[in-house]
Amino acid sequence: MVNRPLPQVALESTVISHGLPYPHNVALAQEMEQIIRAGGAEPRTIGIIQGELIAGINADQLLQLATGKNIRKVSRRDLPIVVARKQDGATTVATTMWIAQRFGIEVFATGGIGGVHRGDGTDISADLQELAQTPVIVVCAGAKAILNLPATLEYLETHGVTVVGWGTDEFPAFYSRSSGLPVDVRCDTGQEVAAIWQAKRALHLPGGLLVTVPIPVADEIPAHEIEPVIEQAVADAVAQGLRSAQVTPFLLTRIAELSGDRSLRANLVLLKNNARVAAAIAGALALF
Ligand code: PSU
Ligand code: MN
Repeated sequence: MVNRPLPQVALESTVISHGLPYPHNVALAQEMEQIIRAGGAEPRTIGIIQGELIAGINADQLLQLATGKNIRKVSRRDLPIVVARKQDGATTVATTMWIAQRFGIEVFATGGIGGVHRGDGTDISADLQELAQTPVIVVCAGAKAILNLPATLEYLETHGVTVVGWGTDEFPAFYSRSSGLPVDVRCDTGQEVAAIWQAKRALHLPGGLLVTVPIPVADEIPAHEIEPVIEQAVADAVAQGLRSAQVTPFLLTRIAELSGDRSLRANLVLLKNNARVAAAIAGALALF
């Protein structure tokens, strides 16, 4: 019998350093790893420690990224800086994809991707360009409605990124299961996702695949309930004149402050659900 290597699933660290409060961030990171192991795959949480790119941080490194004071949020443009200066860094979806691909990892689970912002439509997350360039399957709960979701989907279409709905025909909006916007294809099994991925690779089409998974029903926050909170958070960001990499972490923190435990719980639930789906996809891919 041939010993096949375990399927692998990458995890990001910006959600740990800048997306969730301590100690929820540490517990969540550990639970996601356990869920992936239970699903028959190997978790590889990605981060940067003293300038070294790591796929599979240990417990000490997790604590450092979860509690450290000056952990830089590292998008693609920041990579050479943290490496040259031997700094610690939390990786966004963009950087996690790029590092995962360097380590030969094809599947990555996260919460929400960045996108085109509301208001300032020139603020477009590097996550979208990374999806256009880097061959990794990103499993997420769609994107937070802090973003302009129609513009985000248009951008993905322009750049040739296929968007899959996991058990749904609609693009999920993170806290809410639906956005009223269609995905390109619905898949109900890991095998279906694996087949699309293999076809894309066989065609030599560059870039990743976005698999969007609706938050489990019991923890959904209906759009009409979360929308006023988002509007308030976006207005506060504008009032403070925030720009560039500061905007998303500010909005995430502000929404958590304004909506309390319910949004935190929803966030944790969907992250764990996405870890489970990612392990299933990685397992299907390994058998393909
Ligand atoms: N959206 C969330 N939670 C997050 C992020 C986005 O609901 O933690 C993080 C991810 O790491 C994502 C990054 O890649 O924010 C996007 O930041 P920006 O918009 O600055 O590209
Ligand atoms: Mn931005």
